[in-house]
Amino acid sequence: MDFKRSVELFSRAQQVIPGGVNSPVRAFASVGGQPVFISHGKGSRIYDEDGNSYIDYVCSWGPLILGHAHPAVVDAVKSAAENGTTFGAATALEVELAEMIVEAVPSIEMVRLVNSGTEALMSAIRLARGFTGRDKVVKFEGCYHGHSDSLLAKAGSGITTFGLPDSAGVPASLTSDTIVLPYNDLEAVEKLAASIGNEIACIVLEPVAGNMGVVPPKAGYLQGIRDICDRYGIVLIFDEVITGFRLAYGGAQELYGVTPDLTTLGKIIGGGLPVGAYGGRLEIMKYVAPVGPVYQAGTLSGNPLAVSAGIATLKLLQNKKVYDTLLERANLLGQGLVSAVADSGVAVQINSVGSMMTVFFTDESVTDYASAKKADTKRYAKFFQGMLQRGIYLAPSQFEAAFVSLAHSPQDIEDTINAARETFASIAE
Ligand code: KE4
Repeated sequence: MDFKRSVELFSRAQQVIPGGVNSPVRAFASVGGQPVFISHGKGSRIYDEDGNSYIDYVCSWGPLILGHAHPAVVDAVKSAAENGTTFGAATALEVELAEMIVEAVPSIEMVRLVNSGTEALMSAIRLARGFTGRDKVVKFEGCYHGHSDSLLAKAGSGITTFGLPDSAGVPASLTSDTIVLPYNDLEAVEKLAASIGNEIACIVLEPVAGNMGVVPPKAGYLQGIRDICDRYGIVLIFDEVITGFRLAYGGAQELYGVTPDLTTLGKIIGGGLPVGAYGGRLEIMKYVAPVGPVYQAGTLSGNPLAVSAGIATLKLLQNKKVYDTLLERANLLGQGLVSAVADSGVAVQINSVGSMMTVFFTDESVTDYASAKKADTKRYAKFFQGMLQRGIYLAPSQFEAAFVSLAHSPQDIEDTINAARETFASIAE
C-alpha cells in the first residue's frame, strides 16, 4: 500500500496542529507508523488520500452504527442546512430529538442536549453535585468520561484517598474530590460508601466499559452499585456515550435492567455530527438552568444539522430487528476470529458485548484496568499494522473498542476473518 499523500499531509498537519491531529488517539502513537488521512467513507468502508480502501471497525469511535454516509442521514443534514445551520434559538427539531430520547430510555424523564460527550459528563457531574449539595465523585479506573478537569483523575494511594491529576494542567484541587476505584470490584464501592457514603454526590461509570478495551460488568455489579446509591442517596450516572443506542435502543440500562438516576449520551444520537446529552429523573433535571440553580449553556447545543442527523439515525434504529442483525454480525466476526487465531497459537482474549468488541493480546481474562494493562501492546501494534496492510481499519490502540455497523456485510466479516488469519500467523513468530 502507498501512503505518500498521508505522509505529506501528516508533515503539513504537524506544523499547525499539535501532533498533527485534533484528538490524540488519531496519531497512531501506540501502534507506530503514521496516521492515514481519510478522504471519504461509504457504508462499511473508508478510503484514504492515497486511494487505499479499508473495512472500518472504528466507525468514528462509535457514532456510525449505520455506516458511513448513510443516505437517510446525508439527506437529513442537506435539507436542514438549506434552512440555515443554526439559530441560537428554540427549534422544533430539538424537541423531536429530545422526545425520541425520552421515549427510548425510560429513566430519562427530561434531557438537555449539548455538543459532546465531555460536555454531557461535565454537566451531569455538576448537576449531581448541585442536586445533592455534596462534592465527592466516584469514577473507575479504565473508564473514560471525556476530558473535563475533575474527571481526568487517577487512583490515589488508599481507597479513600482522593484522585490525583491524570493530565498536566489539572490542579490537584480539581481532582481532590474525585475518588477512583477499580472497575468490577463491588466490595471496594461498599467499603468506600460505608466510610464516606453521605459525602458522595455521584458514582459515574460506563455500564459496559469501552475505554480500556471492552470490559463487561460482572454479574450483579451494576445492580450492586444501584443498591449502594439508594442506601446513601448517591446519584448513579451511567455514561452511555458509547453504549447508548449501541447495545439496545434503550442502551446498556435496557440490556442489563439496571436504572441509573442520570444518563449521558453522545456519538450515535448525533448520527456523526456533534451532539451530547444528559438526562434523567425529573426531580434532578429540574435543577438545571434556567429552571434550577445549576448553570449549563452552549451556543450550538441542539443545532438543527446535528439534531437532524441524530433523528434520522434513531428513526432507523427503531426497527428492533436492527439489534439482532448487529449481534448476528458481531458474533460471526467474534467466532471467526477465535477460529482464525486458534491455528496461530497467539494468546488472545476477545471481550464482546453486542456490536462492540476488543481483541486483547493476553492469555488472562480481562475484567478490569489492571488485567487489561497486561495485554501485549507491541503485539497489538503488529496486528493493527498487519490488518491495515490487508485493508482492515481497527482502533489504533489496544485499549479501545471495535464496532460492527449495520453496513458491515457477511462478506466484509468473512474478508476480515481471512485477513486476521493471515495476520495472526504472521505475528505468531
Ligand atoms: P467526546 O467528548 O469525545 O464526544 O466524548 C467523551 C466520552 C465520554 N464517555 C465515553 C464513554 C467515551 O467513550 C467518550 C469518548 N470516547 C473516545 C474513544 N473511546 C473518543 C475518541 C477520541 O477521544 O478521539
